[in-house]
Amino acid sequence: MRKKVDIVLALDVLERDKALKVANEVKAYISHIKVNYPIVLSCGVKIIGELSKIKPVIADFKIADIPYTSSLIARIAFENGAKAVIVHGFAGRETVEAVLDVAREFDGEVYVVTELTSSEEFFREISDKIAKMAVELGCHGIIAPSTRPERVKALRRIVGDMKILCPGIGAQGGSLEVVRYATHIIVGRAIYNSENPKKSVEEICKKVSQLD
Ligand code: NUP
Repeated sequence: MRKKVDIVLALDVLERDKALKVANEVKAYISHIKVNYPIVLSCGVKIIGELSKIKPVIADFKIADIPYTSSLIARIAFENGAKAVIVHGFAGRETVEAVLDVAREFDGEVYVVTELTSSEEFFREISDKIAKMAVELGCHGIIAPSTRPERVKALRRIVGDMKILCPGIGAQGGSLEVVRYATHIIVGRAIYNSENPKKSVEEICKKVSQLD
């Protein structure tokens, strides 16, 4: 059983001021800030650099394009200060390799989505294969669903010591039990939509410590 899990703040807010305010309020409790399309499309890519001054940033662009285009997306993320990018495993080995090549230039990390928290319909048949590919290629972590803890347990057996980042805690009803298999939990709305983000993240930390 894991003794410690890190919390990644998923900052899917649209206003720069709110983003910086929430991130500063909870920075003592989180290991990373995760940005996604909503904040980058509304605030601009420079928000990655601004947030990086608070905590290392994971760019969750779920890159899923041809290798060349994927490498351009990854390069923009790293050039703007991201420490890690998230790529969709279903895009295939060539795409993941192209993103890894860029990440190496920046000493950055690559996390591979195995299956989405919201649906296992199409992922059921491929997520184990994606996890094996992530190991073979030397990726740094996988994204696995806290909404299906039994899948996180199974994926942990495939990926060995690799990082596992689990979204879905809070608003999506995922289970905190995944801290037994995960290195990181990713939490968004349960923190940034709270009237008291600091208190909400403290409560999550408390619940996690009670599980150990
Ligand atoms: O399978 C995934 N599920 C998921 O929610 C993969 C993800 N990357 N995410 C992201 O995690 C999602 O895009 C959002 O940025 C965050 C979860 O936010 P919330 O549901 O805690 O608000």
